[in-house]
Amino acid sequence: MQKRTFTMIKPDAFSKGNSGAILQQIEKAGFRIVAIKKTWLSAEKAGEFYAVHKERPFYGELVEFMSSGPIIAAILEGDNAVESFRKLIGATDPAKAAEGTIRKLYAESVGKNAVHGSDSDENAKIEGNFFFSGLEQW
Ligand code: FUP
Repeated sequence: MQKRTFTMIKPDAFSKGNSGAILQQIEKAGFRIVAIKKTWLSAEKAGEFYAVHKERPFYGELVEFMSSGPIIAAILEGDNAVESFRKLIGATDPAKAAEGTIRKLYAESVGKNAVHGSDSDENAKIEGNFFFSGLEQW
């Protein structure tokens, strides 16, 4: 188990002005922000990030949405980071997300689901390195 995970505040949450509240909830849950930036993905970059979903029917829509506006990308540190952060954000579908989770509070739908959280230690490292360079310690 590694200490770090990777997150994005997606265009839906960013455009509604929910970034501050979401970051506050993340910090209150005990995560430390290791690296953070606001950026805006091109369709090409969003497609690259979600390349594992290329064959899925929702891929085109996902790429379009993720490149539709600014996002915040961040690397977080905390105990058992990947698993405990997934718990904090809740299920992919906000209708199925537990009470009090970030997606329950801020997500609109399965696609526009407010935040991303890496699903494995390996992917956290790949995703973190996609946005930030020079972070040797994972
Ligand atoms: P998660 O790991 O919870 O972000 O969810 P997945 O890896 O299953 O899906 C990755 C992204 O694809 C989700 F953030 C939203 C999007 N998605 C859809 O748009 N439609 C779907 O039916 C499933 C996922």
